[in-house]
This record gives sequence, C-alpha cells and structure tokens, in this order.
Amino acid sequence: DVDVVALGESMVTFLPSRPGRLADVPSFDRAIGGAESNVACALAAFGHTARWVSRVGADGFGDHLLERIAGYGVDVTAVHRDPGRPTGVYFRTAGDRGTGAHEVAYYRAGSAASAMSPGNVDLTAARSARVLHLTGITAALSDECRELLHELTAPAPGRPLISFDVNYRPGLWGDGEGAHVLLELARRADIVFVGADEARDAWGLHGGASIVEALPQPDIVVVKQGKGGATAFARGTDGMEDAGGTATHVRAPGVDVVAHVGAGDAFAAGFLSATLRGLTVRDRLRYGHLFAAAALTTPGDLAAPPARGHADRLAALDDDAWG
Ligand code: KDG
Repeated sequence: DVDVVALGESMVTFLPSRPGRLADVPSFDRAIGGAESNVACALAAFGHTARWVSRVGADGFGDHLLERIAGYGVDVTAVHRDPGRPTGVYFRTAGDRGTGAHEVAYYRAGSAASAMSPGNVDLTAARSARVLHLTGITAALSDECRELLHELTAPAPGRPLISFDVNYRPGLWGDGEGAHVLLELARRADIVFVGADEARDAWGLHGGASIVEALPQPDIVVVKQGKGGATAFARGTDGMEDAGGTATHVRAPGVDVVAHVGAGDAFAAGFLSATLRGLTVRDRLRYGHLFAAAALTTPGDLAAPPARGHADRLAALDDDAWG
C-alpha cells in the first residue's frame, strides 16, 4: 500500500498575467490545479508515497497534468485516459491582495473526470493506501462521481482511513443542493477538514461545537478559521495520544498572503503527513499550518511543501513561539 491515495479531478488552470477582472485580463499563464492532486503532490514532495487516481482526456492538457503531477513523485499509473471526453480547465483572477472580487470560470462540465464512476475507476488502486483523501468537489461533478464517493466511503473491513475535505464550491452546486450530500459524506469519513466559513455557508452552522455535534462519527474534525488558526476535535479511536473528545487549537503563523488558493489543500497535506508519522494532534495542526504557510506565500494552486528538516525544526519550537 502507498501512504496516501488522493482521488479527484485536476484541471489545467489559467492564471491572469496581471490583476483585474476576467473580462479585462489579456493573457494567462498556464498552471495546474485540483484539490486532491495538490494534496498528493505536497505529500510526495515531502517524502511520502502518494498515488493520484482520476481520469483525464486523451489530449494535450491530460498529458500535461500527468507529467506535472508525476514530476512531484506521485504515482499516476491508475489515472485513466478517456478518448471521448476532454480534460477540464479553469480560469481565475488573482483575487487576493485587494484587487476586487475573486472570479472563477470553470470549463469542466462533461470532462473526463466528471464521468468517474465505480465502474471506470480502479477501486483497488484507490483503496490500497493507509489514507484515502477525498473532497466535496468530486461530489459536485456528477451523479456518477457521487456514487463513486459513496462506494469508497462505505464502511468496510480494512478500508483505508478516509480523509474528507468538505471543499464547498458554491459555483459547482445549485442553491442549497450540496449541503445534505456534503454532510452525509463528512459523516462517513474518519478525518474531516472544514473551514468555519464553509460550515456556515453550506450548513448554516456557526462555530466548532455545532459542527462537531453535526458530525458525531469521524475520529477527528478539523475546523479551520483562516488567520485565527485551526481547532481539531478528536474522539480518539485511532490511537492518538491526546484523545478523548478534546479540542486542540493551534494559531496560524502570520504570513504575507499572496494567494489563498491551495492553502486548504496544503493544510490537509501537512496534517495528513503528521498523522502518517503518528504525531500528536497538536503537531498535526502545526504541520498543517506550516504547509499552508508555504501555499499562502506562492501564487499558484499547487505549492511545494516546506523542506522537511526546516518544517521539523519549526514544528518543534515551544508553545511560546507558536503563540
Ligand atoms: O483547492 C484549490 C482548488 O480549488 C483548485 O486547485 C481547483 O480543484 C479545484 C476546484 O475544483 O476548485
């Protein structure tokens, strides 16, 4: 088994060459995006074994995604090529740094990945991992994708630890449509990542206590509060040391934000890395923040994680340094 499998759609991403509205930006630089492959890439770059499971078109953009993601050391051999459907792409504005509203334009309806289903994805490759990382984005892509998530999160003996990042994308869901689906999936996971803002927008839940009450099943629910840090609510059935329904809060280090996109993925990667290493909940949160800091200070969706020795030294600083 590999340490982590991440399953989901990745896209070629076009980032504006200068700030402004999509209507005004004259040219774009090509990058890659995809919440799940971002997690796989960060983990592989940090030294874990990681596999990405997905579908891409039999087109140049599909080639590019495979090359770039494999370049991080991720195993892409279980990614299927679909000659009948294109690779998804998306455009977005820089958004951050006070340049106005953040715009995202997806061209992914009918993409190769949106046709993922239990019948055309290598389920064995997806399950041969210590951790299987999934996100709510996949649930928004199609009924087949939703069925696939249902299948992979079904309780089964020996299933990998299921990590689920809610990743609420209002632009992919109709009004109020995602709330129930995302809650159902989160309840079937072992580790849940959710932004306090997402819980409010998707579920109308305010604050950690109400989120944990709505998610009684997972072992750990991590509520991210942006600059305010993150709180992990642990129930302790996976053998962690400070188990027992405790809440652990770790403040986020202050950084000069270049772009928020990809920070949540980086946080999940850092947290999962520390989970795989058997570290305490507090340390899992610290690694989450360290990976997120690296992503927040780079413009693309996909950020390299901090160097391992550097991250280990920072995570080991005493409580005073972490505030
Ligand atoms: O988390 C970053 C992602 O939002 C980005 O890479 C694209 O996966 C993506 C999506 O569907 O929004």
